Amino acid sequence: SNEEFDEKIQMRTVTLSTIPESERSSLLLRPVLNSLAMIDKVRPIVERVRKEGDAGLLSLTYQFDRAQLTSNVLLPPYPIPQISDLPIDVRTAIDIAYSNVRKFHEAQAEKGPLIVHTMPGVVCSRFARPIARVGIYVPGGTAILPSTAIMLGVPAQVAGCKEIVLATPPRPDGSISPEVLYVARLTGVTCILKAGGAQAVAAMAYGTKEVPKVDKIFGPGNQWVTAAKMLVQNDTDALVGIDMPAGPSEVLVIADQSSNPTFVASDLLSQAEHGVDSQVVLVAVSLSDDHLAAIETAVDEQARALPRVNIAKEAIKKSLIIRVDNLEEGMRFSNEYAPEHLILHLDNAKDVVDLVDNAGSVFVGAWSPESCGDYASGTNHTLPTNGYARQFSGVNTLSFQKHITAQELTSAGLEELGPTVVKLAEREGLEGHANAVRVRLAALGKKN
Ligand code: HSO
Ligand code: ZN
Repeated sequence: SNEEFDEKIQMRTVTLSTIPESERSSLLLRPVLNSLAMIDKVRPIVERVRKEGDAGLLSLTYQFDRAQLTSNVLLPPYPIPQISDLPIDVRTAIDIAYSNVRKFHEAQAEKGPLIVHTMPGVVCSRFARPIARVGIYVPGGTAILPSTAIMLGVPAQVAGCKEIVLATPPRPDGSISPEVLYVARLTGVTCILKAGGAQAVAAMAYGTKEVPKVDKIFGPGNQWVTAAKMLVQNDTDALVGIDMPAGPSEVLVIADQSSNPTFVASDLLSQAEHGVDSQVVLVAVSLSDDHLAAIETAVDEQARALPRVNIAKEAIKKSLIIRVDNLEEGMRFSNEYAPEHLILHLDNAKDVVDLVDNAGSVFVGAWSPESCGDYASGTNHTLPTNGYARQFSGVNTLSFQKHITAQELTSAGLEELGPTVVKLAEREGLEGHANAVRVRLAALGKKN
């Protein structure tokens, strides 16, 4: 159907061993825009919502989403979508996804406090508490993503957050997609904010008369959303946290001669169709020329059959095939790249998981497409991109909680530990600290 592309839809191929060490780092780069420049662009929008509150938010929603609203906020009970808008089979699919994601995220919740006796009479503990008010951003844009509502709503619900604000851009008629409404009901969302972009982030960060202020903002989004999250995070007036710096979605597939070219191509394309800036990398582990050609042909053929071929094509054109001589070399590259998604199309995929040092989420073997993790297996799809998998975890139940530590000493414990504390306080020249121990030791009849 898309015969208009006479040019083959293909990735650029490089052989890793021929690339000088000094140029290798360029292979790790993603097509991201400079975040500081973006922050300057969103600043006026954020400021406007902060100063004008709901009125500013309403006019920005008209400007960016063409929706003429009388209020940006929708409170429960949310309207139950008509069967014609949300058929039973779609509900069932959402229910199964919800149940699996819930099972996996419930298992992540800590069962009770961590309690450690560090010395006789000295007990230290640590326990988790929910972050009271959270904001979850569900993108609109080229695809509506109710799956993101599941991936953020479920851990918020499981973690016990009291206020869950779900922000999503309204459609031009002012409505919210029935899928997102349905997920909002399932996950106990307490307020839907019909707004998108930097304006939605600003409203949640500072609060308005109508929009509750939140303590932490989660979720993927375009570069405007990401820049706004980074901006408000640094404002002590907002006192708000964010999940992670998010960038365009990406996948790295490692394939050897045992791989199925059709499967490999389908995984590359499921990522490429997300956006023109999606990053798709294939690491080909000592593949024969024929095998690689079969993958490339499958990419071209499958891409042409996709409704989003224009998006996939742009992403594929900017993407890379890295030929390596052995698995070690391939894993070294993958760990340096630190992909959001890592798919192992390898003979011994299960054993290779041990060699993964950096990745957001791993898909093991031929029967584990990324799509399953994107929607319904149970793992979260909000994952670190742009190489941030080196130091960030994907969103999980603990992302919606924080830890508090506590300690309790008995008098015997203080007798034991006190002299150590006094000694260290004296060395720091903090006599007040030393004194807080000394007065107690004195009360116990000890001198120090
Ligand atoms: N692959 C995306 C998540 C997603 N896929 C949502 C489909 N819908 C980023 O992890
Ligand atoms: Zn996806």
